[in-house]
Amino acid sequence: MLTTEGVLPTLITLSQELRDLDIGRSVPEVAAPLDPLQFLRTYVASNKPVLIQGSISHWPALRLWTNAYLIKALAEQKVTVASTPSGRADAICWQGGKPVFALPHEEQLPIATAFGTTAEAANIWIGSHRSMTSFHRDHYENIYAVVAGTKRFFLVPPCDRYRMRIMDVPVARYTPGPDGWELVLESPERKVPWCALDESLTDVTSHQSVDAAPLPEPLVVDVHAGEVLYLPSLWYHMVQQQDDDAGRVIAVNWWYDMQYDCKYAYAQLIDSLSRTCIGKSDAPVLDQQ
Ligand SMILES: O=C(O)CCC(=O)C(=O)O
Repeated sequence: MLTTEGVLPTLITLSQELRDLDIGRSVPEVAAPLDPLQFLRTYVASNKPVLIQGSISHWPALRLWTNAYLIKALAEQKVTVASTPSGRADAICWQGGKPVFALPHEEQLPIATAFGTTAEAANIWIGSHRSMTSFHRDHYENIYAVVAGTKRFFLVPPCDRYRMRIMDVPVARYTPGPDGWELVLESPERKVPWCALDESLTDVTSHQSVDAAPLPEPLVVDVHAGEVLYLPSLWYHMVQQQDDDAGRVIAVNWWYDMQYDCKYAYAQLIDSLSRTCIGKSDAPVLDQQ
């Protein structure tokens, strides 16, 4: 019989078996053109990431999007620019000795664009090595194309929910104040569930490392300019960036709503099992910095 104490070892075994039998330990690479049916069957339906080479080499953006070109082409457009003092937006930060979910300060500035598309959303990401994206997951199938610089994705499959230190944290927003940036709590208080793991797989609220054996390593994949990553729905991901020669990283991606099929139902089961076995280690450690 499976007891509450037995749930965690069972989930760890599941992570390891899925890597051995199905996911592997690195992201496979394939060359374009990719047959749509094969892509759907091999990667989307089986919820596996893949790095696609050569599918956007014809994009004029790869050679046209210099700083001078973008400034000229987008001069009349307005874009939401997100700023934080640490380059960490939508991440757990500290405010008044407590962990909060920090939103960036947002301003409408005239340098941007948006694409018409049938996808749920199309995004352009313009940044530099100073910004990073903390671990989270989305209910989207993500087609992610890098135009300049390199993006390093740390990928953790949905079966590893038990190790992600998800906690409910109050939302705060970075706001410029007289003494620099301040994190101002939303009023009335609103909480969001978010991963407390940083890039070294340390829980930022308790300073505990969760990367100890027997937990499997995240899959790490570098997506260079001209490459496309298929990032499956529900996979946890953290993203770091390396600049191109002009000090920029530019990417374009499309989010497609996922199918709420058996994969979603199994992920919900894993979430529930993870919550039963994590107990205290998943709760924020308050009043600590
Ligand atoms: O490019 C990034 O830094 C974040 C991308 C991301 O998290 C996403 O597309 O879901």
